[in-house]
Amino acid sequence: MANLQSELLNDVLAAFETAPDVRLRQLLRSLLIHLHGFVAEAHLSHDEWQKGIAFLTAVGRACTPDRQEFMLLSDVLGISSAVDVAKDSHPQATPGTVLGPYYVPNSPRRQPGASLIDTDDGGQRLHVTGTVCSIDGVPIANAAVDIWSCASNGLYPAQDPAQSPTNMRGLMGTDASGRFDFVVLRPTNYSIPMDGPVGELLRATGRSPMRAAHVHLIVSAAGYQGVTTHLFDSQCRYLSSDSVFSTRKPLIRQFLQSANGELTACFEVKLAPQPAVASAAAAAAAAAAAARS
Ligand code: MBD
Ligand code: FE
Repeated sequence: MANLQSELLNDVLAAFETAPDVRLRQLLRSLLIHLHGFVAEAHLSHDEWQKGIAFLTAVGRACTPDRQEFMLLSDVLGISSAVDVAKDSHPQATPGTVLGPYYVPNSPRRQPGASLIDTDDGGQRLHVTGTVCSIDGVPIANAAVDIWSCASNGLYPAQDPAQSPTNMRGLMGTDASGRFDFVVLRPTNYSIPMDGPVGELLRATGRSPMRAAHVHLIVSAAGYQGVTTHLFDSQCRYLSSDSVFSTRKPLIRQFLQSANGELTACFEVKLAPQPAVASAAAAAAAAAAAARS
């Protein structure tokens, strides 16, 4: 960095030293060092900076209560996955993957074995049976499993007025043996939404918009670290070129035709214990998870 640039950066960093929150101070310091470094290293022009501002403005304008274009941007840049990877979870625990732009809280409560198909589009059904256990294999009863997935046309209810808003969404608890099971439509490969500024970015860079077929799950249980993850189809051709960089080996399953003609998948979720120094906030979150299940 040239002298003037580093002087400027130092002034900016010093200006934020007044922040009373230590973590906020740390985050801003690191972010500003990288952003100023980027401007210096790239010799960013005024025109490019204006275009960047215009792009981020368009991303913000594309957001609605049902569409999170900033989340999508974070996903296609690999930032969401970087946050997943940065979180030092236990090596034996089920890895976390991106939340994505289509999670809707307050999924309808479903009984064990229930179908989450509220709008049947005639697609193939997939019966997922799973267990939630600790990293050393102890089954966890009353864990909360929150599921969402797309219809056979690759669209989530928020993208498709023909679907019931609760289609392919469900919240269920595990039984005394830590088991859960549900029926969804077989997930399909599909393109992330390309009609917004993130689509423009992918087109400008010649990138594929395809996501590997997946079912989303958030699993939480009192006393354990919850996980936001995906179940992937081993037969999907986009596993190694997922547009949001979220495929992980332990999450890929073979879908098998069972004797009764049903397509099935098994999914075991392993949770790491809550860190010993459980904060009041973590305890409250665990209590909330238990209350929901
Ligand atoms: C999705 O369905 C999704 O799960 C992610 C992470 C990004 C775009 C669309
Ligand atoms: Fe998804």
